[in-house]
Amino acid sequence: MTDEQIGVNEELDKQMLIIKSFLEHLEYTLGKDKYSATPYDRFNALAYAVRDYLVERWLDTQQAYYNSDNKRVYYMSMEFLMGRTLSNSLINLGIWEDFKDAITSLGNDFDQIVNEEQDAGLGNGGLGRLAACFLDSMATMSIPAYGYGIRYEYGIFRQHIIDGAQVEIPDNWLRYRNPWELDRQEHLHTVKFYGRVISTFDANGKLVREWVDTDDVMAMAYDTPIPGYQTHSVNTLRLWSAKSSREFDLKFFNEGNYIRAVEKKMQSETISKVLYPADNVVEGKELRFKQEYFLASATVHDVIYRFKKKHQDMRLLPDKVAIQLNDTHPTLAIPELMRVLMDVEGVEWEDAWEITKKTFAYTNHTILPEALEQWPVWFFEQILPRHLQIIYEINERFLKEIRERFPDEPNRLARMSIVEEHWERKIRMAHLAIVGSHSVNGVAALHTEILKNELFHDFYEMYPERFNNKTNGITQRRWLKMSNPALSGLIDEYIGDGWTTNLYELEKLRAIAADPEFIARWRQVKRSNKEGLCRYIKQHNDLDVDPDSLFDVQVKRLHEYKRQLLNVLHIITLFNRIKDNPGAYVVPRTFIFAGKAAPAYATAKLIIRLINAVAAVVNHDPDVAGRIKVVFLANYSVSLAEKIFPASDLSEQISTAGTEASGTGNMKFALNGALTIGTLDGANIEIMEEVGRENIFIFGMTAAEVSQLRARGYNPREYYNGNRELKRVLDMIASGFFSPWAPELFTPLTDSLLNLGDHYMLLADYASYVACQEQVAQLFKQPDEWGRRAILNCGGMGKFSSDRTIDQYAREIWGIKPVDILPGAVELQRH
Ligand code: 4GP
Repeated sequence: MTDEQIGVNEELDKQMLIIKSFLEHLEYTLGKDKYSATPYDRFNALAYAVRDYLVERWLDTQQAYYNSDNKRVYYMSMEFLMGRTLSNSLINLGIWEDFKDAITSLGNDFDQIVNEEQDAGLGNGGLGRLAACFLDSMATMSIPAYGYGIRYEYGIFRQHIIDGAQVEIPDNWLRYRNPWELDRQEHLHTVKFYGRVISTFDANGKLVREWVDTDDVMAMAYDTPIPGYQTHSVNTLRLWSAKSSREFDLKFFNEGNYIRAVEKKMQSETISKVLYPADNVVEGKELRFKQEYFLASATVHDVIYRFKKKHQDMRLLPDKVAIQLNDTHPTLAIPELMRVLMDVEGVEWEDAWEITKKTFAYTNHTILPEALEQWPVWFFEQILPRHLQIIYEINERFLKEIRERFPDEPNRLARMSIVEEHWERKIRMAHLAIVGSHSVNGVAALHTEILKNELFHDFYEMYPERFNNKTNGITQRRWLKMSNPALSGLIDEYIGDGWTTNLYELEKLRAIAADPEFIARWRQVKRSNKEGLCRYIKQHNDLDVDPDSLFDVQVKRLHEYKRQLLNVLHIITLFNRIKDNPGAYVVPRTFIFAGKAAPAYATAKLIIRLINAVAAVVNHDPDVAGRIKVVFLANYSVSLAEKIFPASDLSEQISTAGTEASGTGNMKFALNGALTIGTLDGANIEIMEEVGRENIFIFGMTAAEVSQLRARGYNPREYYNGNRELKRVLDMIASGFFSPWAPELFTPLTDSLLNLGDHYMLLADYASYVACQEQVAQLFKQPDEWGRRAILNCGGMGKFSSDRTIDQYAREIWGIKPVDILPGAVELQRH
C-alpha cells in the first residue's frame, strides 16, 4: 500500500469508529433505532460519542495533576454561562471534520444536529461568560484548574417578546438530560444551616466551638469535562446540586406527617433550583444567601478533601491551593475556611487567618452601589451563627489594625468596618473579601483605578500591595474559530492559524490591511455572515432586512447604565431627519438590539417596550422606505450571540464613562471585524490603545468629566432646552407618539431623564453621540476604507484573549504553572 492509501484507510477506520460509537449510543444508551430517533436523540448520541473521546484525556489529566502535586486553582463562581458544548468540544479536540463527515455519511444534517443542543445558561451576562471563557483558557494552557459552581435546575429565563414586551419563560434545561455531565454520587458533602453554637473546653482546657442542631442539606457533585484546544488536557467544572440528607428524611418522616415530610424534603432541595436572574444588582433574598453558602461550604470541603489526600499540615494549603472569588458572591468561603481550619482541623486563629488570606483572591466586577452585597446580620444569626462569630472576630482584629495605622482618623473605622451599623446591621461582603484575601483585582485598567481611588480607596491606602488589574479577555476559540468559520478560514489562509493559541499573531493582519484583494475577500465574508443573520431575522421577526445596510448592533443585558435608551434617541433623531427631508440620502442602517432585562427591573423592561414601539413605527413608515430598520431579537443567549457578532458592522459600547467595569462583548465584536462606537469606559479605552485612535469612534465625556459635572451639579434640562433635535425626540416619546394606544406609557423614561436627574447623563452625551454617528455614516460610504479599518481592529485584538488574562492571573496572583499531561497515563495503568 502507498502512503496515500494508508492515509485513506486510516481516515476510513476513524470514520467507522465514530459511526459505530454514534449508532451504539443511539441504540444502547438511548434505546432508539433509526425509525424512532428524534433529532434530539441524534444530538445526544453524538454528544455521548464525543464525551467518550474526552474521558480518557480527562482521566489522564486528573491523574497528572495528582502525581505532579502542583498548586491548583479553584475558580469559584455563582455563574458559568457555558452556552453549547458540542461544537466547542469538536473544535477543541480537532475532530470537527471527522465527525461531520462520519455523521453526514449516515444521511444526517450535521449542522441541524448541532443546533439541537440547548444552551447551558447558568449565568446572567458578563460575569458568568467570563468564567466560561476562563475555563477554556485554563484547559488550553494546561493549568490545573477547577471551576466550582451550582447546578441550577433552571438557568437564565427564556425571553419571549409579546406585544413588544418581555415575557419570562422558565428555562428547564435539564428536562431532556444533559449528556455532558457525570454525577458523582460519592462526592457528597453535608452543608449545615441554622442551629446554634455551643462552647465547651476540651481535655487540654482549650475552648472548642460546636455548631449543633443544624438543618443539613447534601451537596452532590456533577462534573463536566472542559477540553483544552489542541492539547491533551481536560479540566473539570464541578457543579453542586442540593439533595436532602438521610438524617433529615428520617427525622421528618418519623414525625408521622408524610406529606409535610415530603414538603420539607423538597424545600431543602430548592437551594439549587434556580439562578437569580439579575445582573449587576443584588437581590437580597434569603434563598440567594443560602445558595451562596451552599457553594462556599461544599467547595471548601472538596478543596480540603483533595488537599488532604497528599498533605497533613494545613499550613501548606496556600502552597497547593489558590481560590479565586468571582465577585463577592462566594465570599462566605472565607469564614467557612476559617471555621473548618479552627473547629474541625484544630488550627489556631493566627495560623488559620494567614492560611486563609494567602489562599483567597477576589475579583470585583462592578462599582454600581446596588450591586454591592450586604447581608443582614439577622440572616447570619439565624442561618450561619458560627460564621457570624468568626466575622465579628475578623472585624474586631481588623478595626484594631486600623486604629493602630490611622490613630487620628476615627471616621475611618465606620467607613471600613465589615459591619455596617446603620439602620439594619449588615455584613459588607466586599470588605470581608478584601480583608480576607491577598489580592483584589479589577477587570480593566480604568476600573481598577476607580477601585483604588474611589470605591475601595481606604483599603487601598491600607493594603496597596493587594490591588492589581487583570483586564478581561475572551476565548478566540469560541468567539472566532467556532462561531465565524468563514472569517477564521480567511485569516488562516493569509497568516496561518497560530492566532488560535496566540492571539497576538493577528498583528500580521496589519501588513495586509490595505491589500485590495484581502479587503474584498474580507467584505465578502462579512456580507455572507450578514445574509445569514438576515435569514434568522426573517425567520424569527418576519422582517426583511437589507444585508447591504450598516448593521448597527447593541447586544447585552438591558441596564440604564449601558444606555440602550441613548441609542434609541439617536434612532428617533434619524427618523425625524428623514421625515423632514424624505428625499435626502441617508446611509441605510439596521439597528439590532438583543438583551434580557431582570424580571423585576421595570425601567429596563420599559426600554425593551420602547425599542419595539419605535421599531413598529420606523419599520412601517413609507417615508422611511426601508432606509432605517429596527430589530429586537428575542432571547439573547450565547448561541444567539455566536450568530450576531460575525454579522455586525458597528459595535455599540456607549455606557456612561466610569460605569462599565470592562465589557467583553466589545472584544467579541472587534475580533469579528466590527468597528466600535463607544465612550472612554471600561476596556474600550484599552481597545482604542490597541487598534489606534483613528480606527475607533469615540464620543462623550470621560470618567473624570462625568465626576466633575456631577460635582458641579448636572442639570439635564439645560441640554434639553439647548438642543432642538433632542427636545423634539423627548417630547415625541413623552407625548405618546410611539404608543398612541397608551400615550403615557413611556413617560417614566422621559421623566427619569428630565425630572429625576438623568443619573447616567444621556442628555449630556447626546450631541456628541449623534455627531459621532454621522462620522460613522460617512465612513460606511467608503466600503473599502471601512473594511481596512475593520481588519485593523481585528489585528489589534491580540491583548484581549482570555489566554493573556489567565496567564497574568496564574503568574501574578496564583503562582501556578502549567502541568504537562502525558497521553496514555491511564491507558498504561490499565494494562
Ligand atoms: C460584569 C461587568 O458589568 C462587565 O463590565 C464585565 O465585563 C463583566 O462583569 C466581566 O468582568 N458584571 C456583572 C455583574 O456581570 O453581575 O456584576
